[in-house]
Amino acid sequence: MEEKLEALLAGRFQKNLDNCTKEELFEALLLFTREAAEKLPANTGRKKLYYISAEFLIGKLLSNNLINLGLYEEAEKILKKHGYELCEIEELEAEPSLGNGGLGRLAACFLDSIATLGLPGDGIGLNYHFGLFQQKFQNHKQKEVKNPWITKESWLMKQPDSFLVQFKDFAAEAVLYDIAVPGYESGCGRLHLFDVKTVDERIVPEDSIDFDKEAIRKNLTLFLYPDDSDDAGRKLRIYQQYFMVSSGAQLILKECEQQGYDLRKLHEHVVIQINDTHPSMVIPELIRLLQEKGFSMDEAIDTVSKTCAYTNHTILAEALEKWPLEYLEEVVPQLIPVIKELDKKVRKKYADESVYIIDENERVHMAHMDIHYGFSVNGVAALHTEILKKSELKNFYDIYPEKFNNKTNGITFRRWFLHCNRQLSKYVEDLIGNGFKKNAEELEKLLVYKDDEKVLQRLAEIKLEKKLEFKKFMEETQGIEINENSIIDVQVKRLHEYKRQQMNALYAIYKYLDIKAGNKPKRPITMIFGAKAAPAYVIAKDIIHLILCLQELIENDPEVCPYFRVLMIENYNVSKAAKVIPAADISEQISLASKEASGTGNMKFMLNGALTLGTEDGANVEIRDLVGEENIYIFGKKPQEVLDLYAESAYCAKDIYKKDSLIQKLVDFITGKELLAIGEKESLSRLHKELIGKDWFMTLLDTREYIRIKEQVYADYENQKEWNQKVLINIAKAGFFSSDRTIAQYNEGIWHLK
Ligand code: CR6
Repeated sequence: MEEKLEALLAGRFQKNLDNCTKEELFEALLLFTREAAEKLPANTGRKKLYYISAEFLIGKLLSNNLINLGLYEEAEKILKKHGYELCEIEELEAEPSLGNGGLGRLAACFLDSIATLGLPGDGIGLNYHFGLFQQKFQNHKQKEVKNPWITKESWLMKQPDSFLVQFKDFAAEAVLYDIAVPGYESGCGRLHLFDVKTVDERIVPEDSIDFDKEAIRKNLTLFLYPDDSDDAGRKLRIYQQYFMVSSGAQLILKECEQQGYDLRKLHEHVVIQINDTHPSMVIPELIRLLQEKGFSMDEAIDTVSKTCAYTNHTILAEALEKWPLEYLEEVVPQLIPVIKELDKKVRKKYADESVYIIDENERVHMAHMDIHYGFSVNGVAALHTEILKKSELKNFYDIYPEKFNNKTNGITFRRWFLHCNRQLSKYVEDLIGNGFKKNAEELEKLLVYKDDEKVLQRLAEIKLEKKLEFKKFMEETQGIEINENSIIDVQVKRLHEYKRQQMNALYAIYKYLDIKAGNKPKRPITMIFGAKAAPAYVIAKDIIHLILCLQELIENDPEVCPYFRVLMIENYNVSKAAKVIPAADISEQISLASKEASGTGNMKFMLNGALTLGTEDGANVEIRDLVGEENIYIFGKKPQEVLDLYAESAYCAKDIYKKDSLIQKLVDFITGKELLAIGEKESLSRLHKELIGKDWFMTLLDTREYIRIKEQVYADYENQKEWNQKVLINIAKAGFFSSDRTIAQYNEGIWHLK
């Protein structure tokens, strides 16, 4: 490796390992690693999976790929010899933020596991030139800035393939870039990213994400789907989606034909996993393409129905896509006859209007199309799948009970353990050997050390080391000095009312007032938030404003600041997640029960030795079942209670506010003089009004219990022996949440790849 790096540096820059710049070294490492991955044998078989997704939140790849290729240690050694740290060099990589949050990150973890398990499977997505916006804080508010990630040398490898995608009023040429996905000590898969041949990045000004929506039509892959709050934005999303599925479908058929397979047996050679409804148009598009190849409509429908499987990731109504037929007509008129035929067949068979594809308002329900014309429907955690079957999709479950199944989400342990926590994973290896790297459930072997004081002590030391690393990072990036001896209590995830960052903020107000009243906590507490809000999501941005105002208030209050702080990480993304999660003591998973389909952050925290403080929601339920009630903190109303409250429209925030003087005090603090002196009245009042007048995600319902249990968690932390025992049990039981297990189950139950 050393020789190759030297050759690359000499060839490109006329430099060597002792006189190159860090940037040059990074580029040499990238080229070396990219080539090593590209050379790996592709996983092959008679049947291949295509995981189609509008998002692949892959994050930085250098270290991850070095680990999977088994080259990390060697690279580290060579760099050290020449005076560099690999962890410093990896900082130079631009982060590909080709996703919004959990759904996109899940797709990236899945690709890693598919390659690792040796399964023939590729991802299909879009090559956005600007990933999810960069977040900057300005006047205690979120400002969005464009986020380019494609540098001269990147992981993208241009492919010869190109396809024509026809829209009503123009055609776009789709060119293909691949990113090699090396499995961990295994073969290789590919992420295929389609791009519009000519993209003009200049239409987006510096330091902004504003652009002319007409111009972007010709520049479809410029952005990860932008705001969908107005018509132009929504239509743009249809353009992007069709561009993705049409070029994807053409690629799939081409690969099949190249292999000499009979397209009439497509389902024996291909399985397409539709990741949420963004790629759902692949169903009518494939039907259309097969008709062009001589299939009758019925034959094409039959073949496609045996090939496509759908994953549902949410029960939030606003996230279930329903496109006005009129929009589709304006963008992709060629799909209309197919969609109408699909709907007609449904209407012929079923009287129940709720399962129609086209509703009475002429809107096309993408999920309905997936369920009728796919062979599998899965939820992403046990509770979520039960809710789909019993309420959200009950009418479909009654028709097709055999299609419904659960695949609880998972995370790749390469990134979220081996890489982000080398200290802990090395120590675990010392204790139980390296079998857990290939079979994560072997982590259970740790349980024999449950009463070993030395082991528990070492776990605490490693946590402190990770806190110190995080402290250094926050000093360097935001100039904030964290107290490494404080309890670190973390809520990092996208900002959404259902995730209830606002409830955590109400706790912060409670604690602030309590300290002002003279009750100092036994040990300092650091509350950390990290979250991006969708640019058009006003209340979410108000919540960020509230948190940043609280941060300012407390940082400037010498009575409170030594004991309690609220800090917000700027531009929370995958690489920042990898830094904060290993430093956390407490993992906040406090969504309104029933609303978080699964969550995957919860799994990352558990694996890195943080205890969950959460509601009975998503995968929290499965974490509890694995670790036992005594090793997790669960609170709040139960999923069924919440569903009933919605069904009966029985929740009234104002009643709680009026009856409970503590809640009233906390909510009113939002518009009290302290915060108004820092923040903006309009934003804080709007949030205040929302919490009392609407509170759609029932914050006030659980606030009291939340405060009580959080106090309990902090008190329990003082019994360090018991705390560390709980930590050990959480790590030991985290093996179930390896995405290798999830993917093995997808394969067993849905894909049947050899
Ligand atoms: N927002 C769910 O809300 C789940 C991921 C991945 C989400 C989250 O609970 O863990 O998908 N849903 O399954 C959607 O994006 C629609 C998410 O990331």
